Amino acid sequence: MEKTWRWFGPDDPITLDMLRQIGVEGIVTALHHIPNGEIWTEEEVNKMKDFIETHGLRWSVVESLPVSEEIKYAGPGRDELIEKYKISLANLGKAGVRTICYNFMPVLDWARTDLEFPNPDGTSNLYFNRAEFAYFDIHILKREGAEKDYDGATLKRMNDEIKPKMNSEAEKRLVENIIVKTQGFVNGNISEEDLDPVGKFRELLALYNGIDAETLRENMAYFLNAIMPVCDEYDIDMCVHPDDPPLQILGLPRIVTCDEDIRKFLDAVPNPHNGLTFCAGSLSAGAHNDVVELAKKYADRTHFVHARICKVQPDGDFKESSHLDPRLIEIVRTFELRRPGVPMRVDHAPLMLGDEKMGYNAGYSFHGRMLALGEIAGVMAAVNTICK
Ligand code: DNO
Repeated sequence: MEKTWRWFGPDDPITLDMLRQIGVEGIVTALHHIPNGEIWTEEEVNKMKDFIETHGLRWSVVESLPVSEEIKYAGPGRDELIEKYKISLANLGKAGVRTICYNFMPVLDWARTDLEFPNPDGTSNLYFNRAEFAYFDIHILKREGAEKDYDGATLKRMNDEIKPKMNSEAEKRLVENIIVKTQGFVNGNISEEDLDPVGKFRELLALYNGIDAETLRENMAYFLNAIMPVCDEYDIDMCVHPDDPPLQILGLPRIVTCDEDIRKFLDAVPNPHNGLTFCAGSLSAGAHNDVVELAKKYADRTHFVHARICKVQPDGDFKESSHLDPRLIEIVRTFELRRPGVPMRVDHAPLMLGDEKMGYNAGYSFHGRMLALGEIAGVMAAVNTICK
């Protein structure tokens, strides 16, 4: 696999020169300064590409060319937005940037309740506490009918363990973790400047009233069918990111959560350019998924790999596991043997050795990711020496 790294552009405190020193071969980035839904012009695309290349690297993957909410819920502006998306894709294709990661998750890109959950060794990790999430949903968001979406044990834990600890400070932190800090840098729906993030979030959720999984699936197929001719012309691989976590949350439809979902969207648009970002971390956050089996099953339709993995606890909480988790070793082996050049990046590595003071985007530490990349690179080298 090609060793890539998610880099957030020239303002990222982690520079391209630093990345070359740690064995990174390709860059995963986006034109973060262009608002969601606007065209990525040839000029802007080439500027980024040249910047990366003058540092001896290549722009391997776009993560993400965001799909506007209006395309997802099929609002009146969707065709116009799809036309703009096609122009951006063509401009990327002309520049030779041909792997595009996106997601089709309504409103919320990914969700964690704790961004600095302490580990016994002094590092910290991202964490999803199901009972805290229920508290956010029921008591902060006050979503109608939310209670019925949680099992009795989770509700009991919420009442017994979470409620007594809550105060306005703790509630504020939960809001920041779930809908501000994890979202601001990835989908632009909500940013740190928003004064009423919960109010804005409620408005966004309301856009999906009456939209079930089948409708969302139709909207995804509509979008993919519309852009496939551009992908064919420029040999562009689209790779959808699985839903993170791969569960129904906040009453929203979620359609890339399991084997059956993946099969459905691949079959709906059977063009090989319609593929998957195999995010082992997102898929493994659902106890229903056998992530090693999924890797074997969908390796041929995978155009991009996210190497990280989660451990689900019996109560449904989950936490990022080590990059040397045996399941991840098996997944790396699968892709290294079957998809040798496919771009791969690590993420959601621990905060360690001063990372916590640097203000990095949640999940994107420097030392933690460097260690994780070193571990994955070691596994790749072993596979190449022993298994080939
Ligand atoms: C989280 C990321 C996601 C991913 C998008 C792709 O850390 O893996 O935010 O970039 O879902 O569109």
